[in-house]
Amino acid sequence: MIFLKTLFVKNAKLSVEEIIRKKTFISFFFFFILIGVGIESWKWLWVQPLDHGIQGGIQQPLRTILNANEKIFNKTLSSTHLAKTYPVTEAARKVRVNGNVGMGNDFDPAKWKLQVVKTNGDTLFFTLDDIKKLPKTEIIFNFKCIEGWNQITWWGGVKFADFIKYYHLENEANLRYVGMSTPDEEYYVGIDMPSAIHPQTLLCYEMNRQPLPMNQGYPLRLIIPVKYGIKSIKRIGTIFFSNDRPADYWFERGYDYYSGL
Ligand SMILES: Nc1nc2c(c(=O)[nH]1)N[C@H]1C(S)=C(S)[C@@H](COP(=O)(O)O)O[C@H]1N2
Ligand SMILES: [Mo]
Repeated sequence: MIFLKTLFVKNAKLSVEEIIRKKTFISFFFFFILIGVGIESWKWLWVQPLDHGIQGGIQQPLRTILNANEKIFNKTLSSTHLAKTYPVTEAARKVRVNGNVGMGNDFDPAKWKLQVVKTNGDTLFFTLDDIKKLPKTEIIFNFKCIEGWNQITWWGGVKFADFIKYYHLENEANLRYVGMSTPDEEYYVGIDMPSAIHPQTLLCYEMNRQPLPMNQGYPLRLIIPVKYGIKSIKRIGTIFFSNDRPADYWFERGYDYYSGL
């Protein structure tokens, strides 16, 4: 008690030991208050409503911050610049496989057709040959996964923009987004149209000049170098167009909707 009284006495009137004790006390006092504020803030954040009804959504305040980031970066990055490309000699021979959502074994590639839903509700069906007969484009770029790894890889396919032009989907491409999902609809992405029709965005059917391996998305996957890997959906089943943001698997689990680079 005698010690606590010194808290209210001017330093000039105290001994050196008393001043040190006083300062130590004050430091610890604020230290514990700050820890308390930190813990309480976390607790508060934790009980905030999630931004999606699903397990794994993120708290609304965090989503608000992410949305603000998107507003800044979506406008400045991704849809206009070209991703850096590399010589063939730098392309990985052993390409990493990552992510198998929507890649179940119950898939029959022989029965596969790409479904494209038009804005008037009609559905078009494309075989792999329908796609392969368009001009082939290749790209060797640094594929970046949001988990922190990256790899220079070599892909071949048809520019999404060429596909749009050749099959007269211009009306569809006037909408703001394209949605793509696996045949079982387990994995799905939404892409802003400027990034979808970007000259490096491919409906991809080859890797290292070979048909796409099954676990890399055979028969058809997206390769979109201006985005993180989460957007390069493997095993595309359906494509549709919309002015509203299509559902996106990793967005629903807390990642940035645009995920631009
Ligand atoms: N259908 C499907 N596509 C997917 C995924 C997935 O889980 N399922 N994972 C994504 C992620 S996170 C990455 S990094 C890339 C990995 O592509 P790769 O397996 O060819 O390396 O695929 C993307 N496309
Ligand atoms: Mo990824």
